[in-house]
Order: sequence, then C-alpha cells, then structure tokens
Amino acid sequence: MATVYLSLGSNLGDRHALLGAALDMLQDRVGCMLALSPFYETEPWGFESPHCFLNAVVVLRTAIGPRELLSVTQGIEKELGRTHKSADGIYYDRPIDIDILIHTSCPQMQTEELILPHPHMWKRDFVRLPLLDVAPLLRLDEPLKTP
Ligand code: PH2
Ligand code: MG
Ligand code: MG
Repeated sequence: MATVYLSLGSNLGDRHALLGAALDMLQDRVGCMLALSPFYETEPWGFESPHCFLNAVVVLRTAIGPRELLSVTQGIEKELGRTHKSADGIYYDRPIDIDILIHTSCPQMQTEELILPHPHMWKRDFVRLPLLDVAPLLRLDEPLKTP
C-alpha cells in the first residue's frame, strides 16, 4: 500500500460540486481518504482569466501505482468535462485538474507522462499551502528559497 498526495483545481462551472464529485470518484477508484485540506480561492497563476480557482490537496491510501493512478485521474478529468490538456506552460480554464504530487511507493520518477515528485509543487502557493495543511512535516523537504 502507498500514500498519494493529489492537487485538485477547478475554475469553471460549479467549482465546489466539481471538487466534491472528483473526491467521491477518487475514493471509489483510488482508495480511502486520509486527509483533505481546506478549499482555497486563488487567482489564476501563469495565465490570464476572469475565473478564479478553488484549489485543495487530498491524501489517499492506495494499492495502485503511479501510472495506473495517472490514467484514473485523467479518466475522472474527462468524465467531469475537461477538454484541454495544458502543455508547454500554456494553461486553460478547466472544470477540473487533478495532479499527482507525491506517490510514496515511487518517490522519484521521470517519464514523458509523469514526473514525481511534482516539479513545481513548492513554487505555487495554490499547491504549497494546502499541501502543508495536510502534511506540515513536508516543510522539512521544501527547498530553501534562493535570493
Ligand atoms: N493550475 C494551473 C495553472 N494555474 N492557477 C491556480 N490558481 N490554480 C491552479 O490549479 C492552476 C493555476 C495548471 O494546472
Ligand atoms: Mg495542474
Ligand atoms: Mg494537470
């Protein structure tokens, strides 16, 4: 068994309902929920949009590995109406985004599809703050900011 940390974000549609639906589907398909951060209202980061995000981090216990987890999270994104995938730092409004931050059975991996731990998780407050809510000791792994 492993523990996974996932970042959730929504900035289109009924954001609370979409995060709730994603959390239900994750518990059905991935495993039981160990912790859930508060929902944060955040400004779009890295692109311009009039639509603010709701962001959260969830921790789940799971028997499935990172590759299968990625296909499960991508399936949930599609079922909840996601059409565009972000690529090359170009972002779009989306009903739901689910990113894998950490998978304890695979502390480091780098493939075309997935890099673990998530390379930007400490750089973005919309991930960093809810992540530290659910796992304050991870602060010990947080890279020191360089001037
Ligand atoms: N996700 C992005 C890009 N920008 N900004 C906020 N506030 N929240 C997000 O979840 C988010 C973002 C790429 O996935
Ligand atoms: Mg994302
Ligand atoms: Mg994503």
